[in-house]
Amino acid sequence: MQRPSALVSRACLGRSGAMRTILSRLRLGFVFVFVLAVFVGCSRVGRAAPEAGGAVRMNTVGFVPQAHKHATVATARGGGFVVERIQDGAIVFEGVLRGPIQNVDTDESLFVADFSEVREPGRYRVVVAGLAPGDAFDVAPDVWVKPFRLVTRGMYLWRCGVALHAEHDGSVFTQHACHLEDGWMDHATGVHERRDATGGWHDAGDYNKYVTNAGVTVGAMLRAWEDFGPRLARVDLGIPESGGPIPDLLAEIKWKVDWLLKMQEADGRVYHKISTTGFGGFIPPHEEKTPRYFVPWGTTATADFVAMLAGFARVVAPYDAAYAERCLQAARSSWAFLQAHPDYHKADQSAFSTGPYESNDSDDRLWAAAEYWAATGDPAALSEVEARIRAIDGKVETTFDWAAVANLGVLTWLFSEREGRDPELLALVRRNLVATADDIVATAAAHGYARPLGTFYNWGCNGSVARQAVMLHAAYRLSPKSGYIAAARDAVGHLLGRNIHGRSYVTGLGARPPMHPHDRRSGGDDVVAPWPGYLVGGPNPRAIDWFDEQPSYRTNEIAINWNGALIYALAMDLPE
Ligand code: 9MR
Ligand code: 9MR
Ligand code: ZN
Repeated sequence: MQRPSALVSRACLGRSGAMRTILSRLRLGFVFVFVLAVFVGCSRVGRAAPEAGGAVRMNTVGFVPQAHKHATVATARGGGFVVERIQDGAIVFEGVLRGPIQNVDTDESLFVADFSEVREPGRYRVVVAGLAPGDAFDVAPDVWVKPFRLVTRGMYLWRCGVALHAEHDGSVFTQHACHLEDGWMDHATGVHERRDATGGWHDAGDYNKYVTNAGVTVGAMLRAWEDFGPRLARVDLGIPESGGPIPDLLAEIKWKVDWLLKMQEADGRVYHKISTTGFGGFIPPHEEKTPRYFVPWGTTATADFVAMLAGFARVVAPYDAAYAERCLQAARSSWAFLQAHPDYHKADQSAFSTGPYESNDSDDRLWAAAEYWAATGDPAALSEVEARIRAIDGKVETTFDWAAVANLGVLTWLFSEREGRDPELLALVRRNLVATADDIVATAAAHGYARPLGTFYNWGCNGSVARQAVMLHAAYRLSPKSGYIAAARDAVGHLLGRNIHGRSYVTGLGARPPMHPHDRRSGGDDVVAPWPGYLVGGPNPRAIDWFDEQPSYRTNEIAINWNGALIYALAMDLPE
């Protein structure tokens, strides 16, 4: 992948970054005028670049007919807008911009165009006099089928150990079988010997494979299956397993589970990751020949393993009873190991500088207990999950990630059909979940781009935003308020262009998608387009800090946990 304009934009980024620092100290005076002049020069270059978005910022893919439809318009004054049908230029809707909203995190005055009444299937655009027209978008009942397929196939295209081939928008992507020596036991047992750990998915823009990040990823995908299974089962992912006895989404998860089984030791402990000692270069995966090692075990990985294996056993049982039994046996052995090792045991990663993905195991143990109970009915697991839910006061967080997976356990426990739960605790968690969803709705409503995570821009925040759809849907099951679904749709809209950049954050999807993700495959091949179907991490630490530049691993990397969350968010509006 080449980056012809990289030098120009990097010079500008550097200058505008310096400008921000100076501005925070000196608001007036000559220095201000001088720096502003430099900045204006740079932003002109930016505006001329083909990637720059216009003032009409919205979900650039589209809407199902029944969804609310909003665009954010960055303009100083309000006024009217119209929705124009692309095919014949007909004006199908006229409205008045609502606002202004003073948006805090981007420091902009914003207006909102509401064209929810446009329900007739078709292709349209929003036009505001005096501004460049918005991007074309579709209104269609099946508008999410292709995006869902693309993003879920992203997991398939992350498979390690096999040759892959994909075509998208005229570009052809290929991978040769990679990492066939995974992995070496030196750091796990002190013995220089190989043990099979081939397969699984690469983690992200790097090629390592981490059990704890698989946790939140598989967790979100399993929730998608539990919440929307029949709709998902109808989508053919075009993977080698398609048409077989196991529905495609579960077959893709199974690919990862097959690998997870290799990460388990005979006594039930689970190795933390398979990794090179340091991050490798931007080369195709089959060219990476530096040794990859089993990284010592930890209780966080072991607990996530129990949760994933027990959860998968439960959902795959109707399609492959023998495999379900195998998963359950594996979960049983690691569950017993955890019981015998009740204290948090950190993986010893001292020989490795790759992603640590290490965090306290209490939330992981909560999730493990919930899934183990849901799969087996084990009363000790029920006591444990309830004790752990009490220990966090029945709290339900507005989102979650690899370091904090309690929400996943709480939801499995809450929606299980098994009997025996503490009714008071159930009532508390139900109240908390609804209150959490109300908070999310209020946060989105106060934000100029309807971002349900508000003004918080953690590393990988795009994944955190997508994961809020999980919480909103869970609340909707308890209390069917349309605002919950609307906020979940706003999460998707934000990721697909309703943001300050006016760009989609998913490669190969929507308008002006990322072209230079921090992805070793995309950087290591000669295809101009990046591998398609990947959500980049997103702005960090501020709303304006997203850089479509390969070196920007804090904002422009791709990762399985972000795609897993987006799979959930895109599944919710698939045709019934
Ligand atoms: O490329 C690495 C990326 O995949 C990781 O997410 C990131 C954070 O752990 O680190 C990147 O590697 C960088 C390293 O941490 C510091 N030197 C520059 C590397 C970027 O190429
Ligand atoms: O997503 C991870 C983020 O929450 C952490 O703050 C960050 C630093 O440890 O690492 C991120 O995960 C990266 C991992 O360490 C290595 N593979 C790429 C991941 C995405 O950037
Ligand atoms: Zn590989």
